[in-house]
Amino acid sequence: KGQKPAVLWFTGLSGAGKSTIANLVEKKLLSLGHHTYLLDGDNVRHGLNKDLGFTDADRVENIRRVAEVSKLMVDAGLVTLVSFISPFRAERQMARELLGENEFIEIYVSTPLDVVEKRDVKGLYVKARAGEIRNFTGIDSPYEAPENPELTLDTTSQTPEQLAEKVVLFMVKNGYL
Ligand code: GGZ
Repeated sequence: KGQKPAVLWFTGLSGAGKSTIANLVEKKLLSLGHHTYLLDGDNVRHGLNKDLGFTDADRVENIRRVAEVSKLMVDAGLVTLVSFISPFRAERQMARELLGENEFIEIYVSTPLDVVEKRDVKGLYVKARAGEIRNFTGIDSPYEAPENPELTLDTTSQTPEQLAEKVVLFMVKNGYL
């Protein structure tokens, strides 16, 4: 199937909806006959990056390795989906430069802190507010929102399904699919 492999780089707060949307996008790509791989905390932080925690330095190293692995996957011809908070502008810029402008699609899942905190699907924000988890993004660790993402997905006005469709449409319009 003709495709121009690239990285779909999802960034946003914990609980913003990155992985939910990325999983839906991957399903759509697979049903269109494309070859994909999804990198996320579940398959990276428990293996390759199990030596890393959530200090600034460890997050920088987490994202550096994820960027390098995503480059290998793009070289292997896969549409690669990356779903990490990736809170720092500098490391996302590093990934953009490593992959190349045309192979890096930055997708900002822009769900604001007050909304993810109210949802608190995993109960992590309550723990962070109580001081039981330190260095939690948005609470006592920074999140630097993208300034020029290729796409911004607003989960407060559209469903994950609609937003996933928006990503696929972007790829079609821009000649990736
Ligand atoms: C942020 C944390 C933290 C701290 C554990 N801060 O909702 P989740 O659970 O599944 O997503 C969060 C995930 C973030 O890992 P990333 O690898 O994406 O972060 S980064 O890109 O900044 O390296 C959350 C859980 O791990 N988690 N402690 N202190 N999120």
